[in-house]
Amino acid sequence: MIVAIAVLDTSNADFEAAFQRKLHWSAETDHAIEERVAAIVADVRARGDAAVLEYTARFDGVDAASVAALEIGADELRAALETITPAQRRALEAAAARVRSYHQRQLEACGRSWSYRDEDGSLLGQKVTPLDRVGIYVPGGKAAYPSSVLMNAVPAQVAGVGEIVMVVPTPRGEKNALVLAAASIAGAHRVFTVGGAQAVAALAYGTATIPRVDKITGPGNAYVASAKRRVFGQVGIDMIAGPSEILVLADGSTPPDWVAMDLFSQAEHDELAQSILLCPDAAYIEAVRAAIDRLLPAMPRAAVIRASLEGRGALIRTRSMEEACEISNRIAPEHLEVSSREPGRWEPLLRHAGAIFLGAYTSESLGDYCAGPNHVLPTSGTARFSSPLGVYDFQKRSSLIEVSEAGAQVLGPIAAELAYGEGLQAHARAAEMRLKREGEVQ
Ligand code: HSO
Ligand code: ZN
Repeated sequence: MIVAIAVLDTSNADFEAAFQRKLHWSAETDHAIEERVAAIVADVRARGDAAVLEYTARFDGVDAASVAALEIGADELRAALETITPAQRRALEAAAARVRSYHQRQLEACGRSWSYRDEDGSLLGQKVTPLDRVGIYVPGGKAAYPSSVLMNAVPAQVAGVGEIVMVVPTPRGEKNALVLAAASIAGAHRVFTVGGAQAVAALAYGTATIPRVDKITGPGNAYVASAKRRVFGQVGIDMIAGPSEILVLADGSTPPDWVAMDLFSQAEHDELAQSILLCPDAAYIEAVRAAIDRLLPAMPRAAVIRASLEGRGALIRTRSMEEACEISNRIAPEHLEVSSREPGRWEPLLRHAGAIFLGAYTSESLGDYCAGPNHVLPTSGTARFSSPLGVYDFQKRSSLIEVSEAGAQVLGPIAAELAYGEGLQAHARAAEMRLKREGEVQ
């Protein structure tokens, strides 16, 4: 059972064309989905709870008497902790503690208000305020990830968000105990078993029962992504995530089986996930290819992994590690493993990646669950301009300005000059009235 993963070589004349084909992925907007979502969002906005109830019955097969009946109370959330195994509970708690302590440091490092006084005694600064209320979307269908509950709710909680409202679909009413337990551990305040575009619309506009939030975060299917795009502006959103990606940059010193399994670990998420190996050593690439063939048959999700590797995967031989770093920067992957004896040598050359995993022992899966940093990361090359989900996504900033009397004398003439230049008399006069000489003549 040979896996037909592409093997490319940067010294081949046709490399660039083959590489571009691999990279090309666009979240093609499916107009049928866009239209259906537009109708659902408008309907929930207009009819509130009644519309939410109807769509939940239609799409999830859950007939409830009211949206209130779809809320999971604090007692039921706590009870979920008792229904999972003690080992599962310990693992969730250990992961939550590490994710919390990482994000606590993030808060200290870049989430605090700051200000200074200039030479005229004026105060200038920035005031950081947590969001009042956020909505966390948790998928409940094909992929229900308790780890994603932690990765969304914990930074919100660390930021000091007033109220965390979680929504999660429960197709046919089947609740996922691990997801509920994670919500309890992570400190979600309210949980509604509602999903899809109807949940996003309810959070964005509010209904009689589901409170309106200020920002919606969390992954979801094409309907959820489309609904998030549609309500953006009414509320904030985190990002629109594409399929997962892993790029392994290897110098040939890591056991090939480890690298093969790391490539599988992203491929098993989705047929459209992308796993790429970059390495200057042809013999090592062959060893990883052989490991893929040998290890795949035993994987329960072999079909998904194969489809992903054959469709979007690639093993790329480069001329050097330096060239591998350049190609990695062009891809700007979500996850980048530097599987090398000298990760510190290559890290300074790496500019674009959602998360960088250094050294042979740092498998991406440790980061997915419990190392501490967030696993909600920019995909599809968006690491060129965006960052992991973090405490800062649950805060906002206000500028602070307190001009002293002396400061007003210095700033007034500058402002007035520019205001006259813009033809804005009132602006100019507001600045001039505060000038001492002008104040005296009045
Ligand atoms: N690698 C995924 C996150 C995840 N993995 C959840 C396992 N569970 C996207 O970054
Ligand atoms: Zn993963």
